Amino acid sequence: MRKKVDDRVGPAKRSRRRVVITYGTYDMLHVGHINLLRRARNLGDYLIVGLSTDAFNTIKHKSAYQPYAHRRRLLEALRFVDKVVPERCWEQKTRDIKKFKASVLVMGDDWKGEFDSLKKLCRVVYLKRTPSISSTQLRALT
Ligand code: C2G
Repeated sequence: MRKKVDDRVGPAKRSRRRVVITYGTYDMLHVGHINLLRRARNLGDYLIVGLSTDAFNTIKHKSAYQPYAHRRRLLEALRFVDKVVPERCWEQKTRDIKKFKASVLVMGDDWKGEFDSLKKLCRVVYLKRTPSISSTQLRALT
């Protein structure tokens, strides 16, 4: 696994990048998240994570234990995450895929089928979810 990609590469190299994008709350980062992110990164050579903001979590009817700033710092510390952007609404995926020229959208298979409409823009891959671990379980231990 190569080191984190240097964002300052020139336009030629940037245009050859195979950008993978994924989205989530990533609360209390755990091995299920790591498995998903590592496999997603291996589908390309540049991984962008759309990280749900605290406000968007409210829309998702989901409350994170950790605030956005902490969840972001944890993701940015992972060498196979190249960029983190705020996820503010469901609809932004289309914009992001075009903006970042993503060739693959990856989500865990608990979302299977939910984003098939985006197959007109890029590959959509649903990866097997890691069993028996979730942020909800971890929160119950705090
Ligand atoms: N995941 C996994 N295995 C687990 C837990 C989570 O593979 N044991 C995956 C999920 O399928 C998702 C990603 O890790 O692809 C992030 O999970 P969450 O933080 O729970 O994200 P979610 O609330 O599903 O938000 O627009 C999409 C949403 O923002 C997804």
